[in-house]
Amino acid sequence: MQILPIPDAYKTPCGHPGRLESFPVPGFSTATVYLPADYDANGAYPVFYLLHGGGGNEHSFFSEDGELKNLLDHLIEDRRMAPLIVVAPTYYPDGTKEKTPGMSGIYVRDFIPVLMNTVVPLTDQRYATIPDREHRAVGGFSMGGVATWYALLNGTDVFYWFMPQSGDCWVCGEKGGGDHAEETAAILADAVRGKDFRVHAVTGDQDIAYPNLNPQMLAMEKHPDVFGGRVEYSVLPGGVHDYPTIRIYIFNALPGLFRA
Ligand code: FER
Repeated sequence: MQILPIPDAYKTPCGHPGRLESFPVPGFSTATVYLPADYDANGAYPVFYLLHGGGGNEHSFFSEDGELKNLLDHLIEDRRMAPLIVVAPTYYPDGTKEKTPGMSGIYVRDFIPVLMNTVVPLTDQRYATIPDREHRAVGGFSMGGVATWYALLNGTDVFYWFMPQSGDCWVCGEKGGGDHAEETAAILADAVRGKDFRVHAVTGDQDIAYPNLNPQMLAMEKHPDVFGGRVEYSVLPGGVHDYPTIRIYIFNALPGLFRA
């Protein structure tokens, strides 16, 4: 996929905006929810579960940079993308003090069962979702990307679409996609062999996670029986490790989700 810049108009408020709200997740603060313009409680919407970077929280994607909501509003208004719900929970348990990468790696791993068994059912109860895996995507930035790979390992019954953004798979340890690329790819392949799913991994060649994610993606190409036609990998020349850059990936890749 060619990664195009976000039009300037998409960085400003939309005339026909959606809205943000939240709901409690027991033990994990609240999840931030984006509802599209004209959200209809009797409608049927796909859901994108979006996980913040290390040290962040459920507000990171929507408030620290502010512009994600404008971007979603414009994509939907211009019909580049069908209306969808975005749910942004946090993987840090209430009261978490230590948000180092090492601890975060454990938190994101342990959060995936909470996401699948608590956050997804709460979302399906509260909102007019299409409650099947073909209409659920999970993605995240940095540690949220690490989380997304854990979701792929364990969650293909719940999710079909996976969008790891500038984060590698840590099943072989911290930054294991770089240090243990072949082993990581083999574990992922064994976990999802015979299953149907789609991965769109994105990063930039100046991103601090690139040296960890890129070897993993190259190693995954050696398992075409499992990943062929199911995994797409896009690299933005000059792309760095921050939320504004991640918004570019969301602009480009999110409209391709929920399409056969
Ligand atoms: C990576 C995956 C995640 C990486 C960094 C992170 C440097 C996250 C770090 C953090 O949240 O502090 O491959 O490479």
